[in-house]
Amino acid sequence: MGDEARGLSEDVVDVLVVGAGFGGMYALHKLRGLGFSVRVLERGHGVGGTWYWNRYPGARCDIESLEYSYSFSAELQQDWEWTQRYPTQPEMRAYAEHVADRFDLCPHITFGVAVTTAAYDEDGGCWRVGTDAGDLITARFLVLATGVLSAASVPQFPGQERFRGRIVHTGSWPEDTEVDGLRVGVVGTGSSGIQVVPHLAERAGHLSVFQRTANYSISAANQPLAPAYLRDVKARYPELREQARRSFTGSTVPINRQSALAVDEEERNRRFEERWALGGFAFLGSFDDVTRDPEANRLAARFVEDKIRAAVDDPATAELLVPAGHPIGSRRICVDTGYHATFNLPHVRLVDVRRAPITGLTEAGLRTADGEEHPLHLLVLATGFDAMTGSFVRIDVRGRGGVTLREKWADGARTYLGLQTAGFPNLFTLTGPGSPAVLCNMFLALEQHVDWVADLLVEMRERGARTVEPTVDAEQDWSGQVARAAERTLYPQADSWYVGANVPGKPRVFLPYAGGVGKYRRICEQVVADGYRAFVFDADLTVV
Ligand code: N01
Repeated sequence: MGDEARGLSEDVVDVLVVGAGFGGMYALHKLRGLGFSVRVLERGHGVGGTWYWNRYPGARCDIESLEYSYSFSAELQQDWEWTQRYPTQPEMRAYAEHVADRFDLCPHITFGVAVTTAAYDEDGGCWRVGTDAGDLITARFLVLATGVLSAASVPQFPGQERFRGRIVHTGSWPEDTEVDGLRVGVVGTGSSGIQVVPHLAERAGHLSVFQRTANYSISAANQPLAPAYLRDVKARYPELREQARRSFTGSTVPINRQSALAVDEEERNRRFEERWALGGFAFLGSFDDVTRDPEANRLAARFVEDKIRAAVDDPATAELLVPAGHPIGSRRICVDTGYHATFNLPHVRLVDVRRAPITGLTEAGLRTADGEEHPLHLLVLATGFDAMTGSFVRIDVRGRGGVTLREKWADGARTYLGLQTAGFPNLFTLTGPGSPAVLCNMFLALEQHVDWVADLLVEMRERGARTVEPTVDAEQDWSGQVARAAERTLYPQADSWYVGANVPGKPRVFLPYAGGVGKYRRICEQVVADGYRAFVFDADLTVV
């Protein structure tokens, strides 16, 4: 991939796509294939989005490579050779670059340019988009493929400016980050922290892990992919992909339809062990009601808690690592390789910053409320993201009447199907709030959204329609459906990024649609079958 920022050869396009991650790349390929002029603007210097930026040691996908990949091209699917069950970040990035080359995407992507503003021109019926490089682009349609876990959440600690060490965030990891032999601290024990800690422990002289909330983590059971298994999957790919699209989670691993309460303890533990050995997210599907019934959930949680106690030598450290106060799965479950056992190493220390919170940074390290100073050369912030809305509202997006998306979503993001929001015609949010996105296999979610948007744009071309947006009523109704789907689970009980609890001041609204990807897909299909029910085209507009 060339690093040069390719100059904008045109400043008027049919579709402007923001972001060259896997959503933006597919949108570019698909829409160009349908005859639309498309330009992609990408702030990074290469394709891959999340997999371009998250270069921290140990970064690895927690969904299986054979499922977490494009399904739109049978040839690509057959040709690309995944090497491991869970792909590493370099492998994901190599895949992105292969796709970009194969489908000749780069000539249509401008790299190294961040979109800063996007204003809807009501008279012109188009979007006027500005960048940090001073470009101005006019587009009829604006597709925000900016990612739902891409706007970093970076705490500011008192005294930070005095700290003489280096501070890095896992979500934009500089490749020249030195670790070997240094005193390293990690703040955050979510998926990123849990992945990076064992790798930092291998290289650091001393590692302090500052934990505020312990999370449930399932062993990945990662392994190289056996050639016979690869052949079998490739032979059955169309059938497997369709099965995943129609499933609850976007995966072919089935949920056991029994209740955890309907079997005796021996059978229950046998099932849990079986799923534990399988590794990863499949554990939550041990029984049908693990994510819905408090008692079933408690039994699953207790099983995982015992695994943690068994992995950690020091009983006090083990108890600190045992999650408390939230149902298993209600915060996004983590998938790890050797995380808990890392705390058996003599140079690794778990610091409880729930008991003694971080009070700030000093010249030499990090200070906690019990007065202790933890000397550090490198502070790693594995502190997560302003999830599902951050990357959209960080752009100054202004719809009808100059209303910003941030203002519109001040009391909680409202969308219709996670795809569009009223008052912002011809604007699409790929895997936006209100879609299942983060609760499933992101590739399937992105492909479904891009295909859906592409069909809509073709429909508009055929109708001669100029603009499209949903009605306010449809949006309210969909927000209600999203809330009700969440209420049928235990998810809303936790303070998690699913509800925006990790970002100070963010309204508490459960953001993803928890009704299952199969059901969501059927709803989207039915909306189309009903003539794009509750979407308003052109002059019919009576909303906002
Ligand atoms: O972020 P997180 P993440 N002081 O929000 C802590 C995806 N992902 O980057 O919980 C002290 O989960 C915070 O503590 P608390 C995946 O969907 C996927 O790890 O607020 N601590 C928490 O422990 C994932 O869920 C992959 O008490 C502070 C941590 O930082 C999502 O991205 C890999 C703090 C943040 O955890 C986000 O994961 C990585 C403070 N001031 C990520 N501020 C894979 O595919 C924050 N924390 C494998």
